[in-house]
Amino acid sequence: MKNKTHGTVAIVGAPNAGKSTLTNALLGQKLSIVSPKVQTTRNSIKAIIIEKNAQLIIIDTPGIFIPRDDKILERIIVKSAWQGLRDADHVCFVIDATLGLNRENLRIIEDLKKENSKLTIIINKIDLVKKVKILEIMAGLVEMGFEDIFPISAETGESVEKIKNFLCEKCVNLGWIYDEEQITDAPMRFIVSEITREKLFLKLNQELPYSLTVKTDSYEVLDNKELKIHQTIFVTKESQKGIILGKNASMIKQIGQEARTDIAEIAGTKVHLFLFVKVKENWMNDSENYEMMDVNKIPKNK
Ligand SMILES: Nc1nc2c(ncn2[C@@H]2O[C@H](COP(=O)(O)OP(=O)(O)OP(=O)(O)O)[C@@H](O)[C@H]2O)c(=O)[nH]1
Ligand SMILES: [Mg+2]
Repeated sequence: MKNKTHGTVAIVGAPNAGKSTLTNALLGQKLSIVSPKVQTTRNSIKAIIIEKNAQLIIIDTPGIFIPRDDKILERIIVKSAWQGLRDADHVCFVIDATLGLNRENLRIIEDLKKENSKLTIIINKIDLVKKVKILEIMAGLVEMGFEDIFPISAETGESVEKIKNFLCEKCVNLGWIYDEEQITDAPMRFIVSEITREKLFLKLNQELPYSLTVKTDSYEVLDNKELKIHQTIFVTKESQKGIILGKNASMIKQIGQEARTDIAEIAGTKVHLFLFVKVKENWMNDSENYEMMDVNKIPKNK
């Protein structure tokens, strides 16, 4: 029997590259939220995976982009991404194959090289492009000196096992640092807020998903083991509240139902979910909403 080992791997890349989808695929279950919109992930989240003797700690990070100076939320999102990769033993950079080595990806590669000498490159969404396009991206990467390049589809699962085995080989620190059954270190209160936020991202259009946040006010395990959860959705304007409630509260009901189903699946028990919508014009500037980060220490560019 080989010794138990562990290692931390950050999954980084441009917004929408499929980092959270890949994290869930590696874990083999839904943990991190996913949507077709950019900037879905706002905080890094850890997925803990056990593969034979290795404990692989995957950090799913928010997408890296250039935040606008006056947008505190954008600065926080990008800061969380950079922090995620600094905390890791190894970094995987995810490229959306439909975009390839565009300007944004080249810029991120340059920035990553300054932080990290050895990157593993993952070309994702290969189910959406022709083989020749994949070969072209690979050739460009080889020319830039990269050796470990994995074309995959996080959606269909193609080659996900291959990358998992490769990353397990990178787990060289002795021992395990989490319990065997633990899949994340994030508190359930955070995970259930994220699930509701995902449903809002999937249902709402344009800027609205970026104007809201979800806070779990109470998370209670009842005597019969069922969960009773109260959450507040904060928006910045009265008109947004109306959209989220919908006609005869139809929208919020749907969002609540979908979130409840997902929470029940993760928690393995029946869930009673109560959603409220509140207007709080400046929630984005309220440090209380960024439980995991120190807002005052956010530099302007990273
Ligand atoms: N066809 C296809 N779609 C994918 C694949 N991987 C991810 N997607 C889709 O791409 C979109 C973005 O996926 P996410 O996992 O949320 O991307 P992300 O990189 O975490 O995005 P941010 O958190 O916003 O930075 C979603 O609609 C996914 O379903 C893939 O391999 N193939
Ligand atoms: Mg994400």
